[in-house]
Amino acid sequence: MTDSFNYVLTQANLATMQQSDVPYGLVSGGAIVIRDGVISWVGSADMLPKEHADLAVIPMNGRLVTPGLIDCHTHIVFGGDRAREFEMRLEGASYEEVARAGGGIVSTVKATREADVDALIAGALPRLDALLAEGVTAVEIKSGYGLDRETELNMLRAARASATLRDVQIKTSFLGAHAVPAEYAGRADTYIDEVCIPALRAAHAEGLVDVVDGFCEGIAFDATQIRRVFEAAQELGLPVKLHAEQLSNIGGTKLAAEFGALSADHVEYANDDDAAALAKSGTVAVILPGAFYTLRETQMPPIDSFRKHGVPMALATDCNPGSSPMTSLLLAMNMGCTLFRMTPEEALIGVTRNAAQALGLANCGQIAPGMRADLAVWDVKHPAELSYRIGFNPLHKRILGGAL
Ligand code: DI6
Ligand code: FE
Repeated sequence: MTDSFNYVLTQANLATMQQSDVPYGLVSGGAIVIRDGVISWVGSADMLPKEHADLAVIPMNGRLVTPGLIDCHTHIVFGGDRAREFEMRLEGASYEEVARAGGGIVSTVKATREADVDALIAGALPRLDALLAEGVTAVEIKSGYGLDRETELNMLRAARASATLRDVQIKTSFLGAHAVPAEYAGRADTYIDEVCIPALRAAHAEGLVDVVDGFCEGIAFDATQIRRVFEAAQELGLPVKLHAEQLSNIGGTKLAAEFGALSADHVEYANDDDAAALAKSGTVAVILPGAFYTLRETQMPPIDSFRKHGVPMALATDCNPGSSPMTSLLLAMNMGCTLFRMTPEEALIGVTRNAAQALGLANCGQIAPGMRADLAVWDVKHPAELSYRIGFNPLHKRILGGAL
């Protein structure tokens, strides 16, 4: 009988995504030894050490094997939908106008508060399944549509529950500072003190929080307010990340860098100084082309500055009901290339190695000894095909923790 956690994959083209001079860390005619769900050897099949000869061999017939994809920025847990708002925007209203008219994030808050945990899970699973169907093995999920203590916790409970209902790693982000709820209109500081920080402490006490996030923007919170949330995170020993410079530049990226954030996300309006600050703090820039596309933004993220300063770039769906109703990470890769002129190699690094860094996942995102055997097997010849095709899913198989 084949032990599903101890075997050798052979006849594979490997995009190992290890840092090297070889694009994609490619190994053709490669083999991967998996023991107890962990990668124990990787290389050209000709070089396979004899000590692994006893293992079952599973031929990949020349398919491409990559690390399992990682979607490091999603809001897949929420209630309701925003199709009507989509219509309003098509009639000419801007995203900010819709938000200021009580639509936008605040309307999803209403629907999310009306849902219980089971309803939130039931709504999220089809979105999660769509991601997994494209080879995703780890997903970040944010709160941020509750904006009251109980609903923020319920969103995170739903996110944690999803990890028990599907074969996937889930990382949660507390996003209590996503928007000011109607009952605190004009009192953002009071909301931070009375709701956001106490809810964060309660969620942390229940083991629901991996990372603390915020939305630093004119329609949400300024850098001084986010700083207070980050200080509370620091007190709890939690890492931070930030929605920064999506619609304007108000200093979020520099704040994220100052706190050694795992990532600064969106960053369309970040400038060269911001890029330098991210490089210095080792913070990943998470590029979210789905929101740029949906909002028909024209300000492009400073990709060249990120390259010049050596800022690691990740790509994610930002799946959410308003600005990015997108459940395809492959499409995000295509958009990253077509809209922002990222290379297909940058796109694949952005959903593997750099996405793992953005989530603080030290043992994922590369095919290398010691890494979890989270893999995606594709019916393609070259990794550039993953970014090149639009609306086509060439996934053959997904492997999580070595489980076939
Ligand atoms: N930026 C975004 O693009 C999403 N949240 C955020 O902080 C939008 C969320 C929404 O419109 O529901
Ligand atoms: Fe977002």
